[in-house]
Amino acid sequence: MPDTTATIVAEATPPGRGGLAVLRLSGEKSAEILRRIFSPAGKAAPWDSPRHLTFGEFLDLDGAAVDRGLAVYFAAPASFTGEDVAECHLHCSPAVIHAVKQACMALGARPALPGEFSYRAVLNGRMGALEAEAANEMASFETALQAKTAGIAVAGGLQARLEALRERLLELSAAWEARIEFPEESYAQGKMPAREEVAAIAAEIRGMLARSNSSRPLRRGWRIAICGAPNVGKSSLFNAILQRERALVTPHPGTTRDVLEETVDIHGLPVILLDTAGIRESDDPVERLGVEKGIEAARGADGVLLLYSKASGWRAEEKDLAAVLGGNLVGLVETKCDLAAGGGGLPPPGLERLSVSSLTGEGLSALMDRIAHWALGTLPGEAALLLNERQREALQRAGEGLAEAEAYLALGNTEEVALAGIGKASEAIDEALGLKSREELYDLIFSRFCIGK
Ligand SMILES: Nc1nc2c(ncn2[C@@H]2O[C@H](COP(=O)(O)OP(=O)(O)OP(=O)(O)O)[C@@H](O)[C@H]2O)c(=O)[nH]1
Ligand SMILES: [Mg+2]
Repeated sequence: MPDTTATIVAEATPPGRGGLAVLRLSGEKSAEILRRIFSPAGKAAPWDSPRHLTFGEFLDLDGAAVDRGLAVYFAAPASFTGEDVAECHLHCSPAVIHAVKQACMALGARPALPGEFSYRAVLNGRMGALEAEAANEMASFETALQAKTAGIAVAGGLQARLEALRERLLELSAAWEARIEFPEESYAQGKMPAREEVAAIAAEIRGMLARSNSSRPLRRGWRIAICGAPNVGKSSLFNAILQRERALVTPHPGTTRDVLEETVDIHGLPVILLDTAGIRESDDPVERLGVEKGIEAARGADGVLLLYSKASGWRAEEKDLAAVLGGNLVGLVETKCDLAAGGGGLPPPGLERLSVSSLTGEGLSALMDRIAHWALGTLPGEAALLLNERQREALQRAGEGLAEAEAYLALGNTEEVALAGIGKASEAIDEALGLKSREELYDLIFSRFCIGK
């Protein structure tokens, strides 16, 4: 556990090129350090007027000006961490950042550990652990819907649900403990142990886990495999959706061998497109391997786009492929719709198809609509629920505890025995909520954050 008395310093902005870099200090010495490294240009000083940006010069250890910029000071407890905080808005030059940070350290600050600012904010009651966690995860989300869903988590939806579960478990164990303490009273009334309540809480947890499971594509993206016979235009469509020449395209059937994977934002949804080898019988061992990999990728994907070309029509190959891959079809796509219809027939009437041309772009926007519609349709009917690995694992353990309690009660055991399962469930919910001791909390959540967060 990091010591929480030290004043800490770190860049709050990511490394790399940019206009500005923000160096943040938190802790008792923040004001004192700022006084030494910042010389205001006018009469007003940031430490005298908290929450106001002040222009001035940043100084190195020798008192020499290394940059001109803005400084702001927040007095405890009205700051992000709840402690005294100072922020230096510097120009984004590694040399400048280094000089000012070195000066801060020479004056008594130490480099912040990953997530340490957020950790302090939680310890000081400025935000809940789940809120901090959701805000951290938001940084890795790239599409609008992901950010919106993380925003819902930040707003406290998950926290409230977990707190309600915690409350119910507490009530249950309090009632049981009372009955154990005063058995005559309760059994005299002929009351049965609250098996129904245990089952109801367990069902609620199972529901949350299931909802989180079907919301998972929101976090990691929907995997959609582009499949079809050789030469139907899979790689061309892959490139057209990505809007760049990512995959090799040639007139020769059997061009693509490996599975290519790229993420794309479709109407605010994260989609991972997989370009696969054209599926056919082949004597070439390399092509055969490619075909196997392609089929494997399609089976592991959330959905499949099955392509056939207008020029060659719907043939026996396509019929076979539909039988193998049709289970989770996102759509049937007739490619090369700019060409005249060749031989072959039409797909069976039950299968809705979209016509596209990667060459002219015709039908691509309808295909995007179709993909987005399909993806949203896979989400749970209620609002999506984004549990991270840590929360999911804790909820699973809570479910196990309840299952143990249920099993004991079903065997006719007393509540005393079943209480152990309830205790296990409560502990797991506390963990999901981040209600742990200071040292455990840091290891559990904040050590995974980035530095400066
Ligand atoms: N006219 C026309 N030609 C296309 C279209 N899409 C692809 N082609 C052509 O069809 C040929 C095969 O295209 P690819 O995208 O490589 O097909 P593929 O399905 O990836 O082929 P394999 O990787 O060999 O299975 C190329 O010559 C493309 O230029 C289209 O929309 N219209
Ligand atoms: Mg290809």
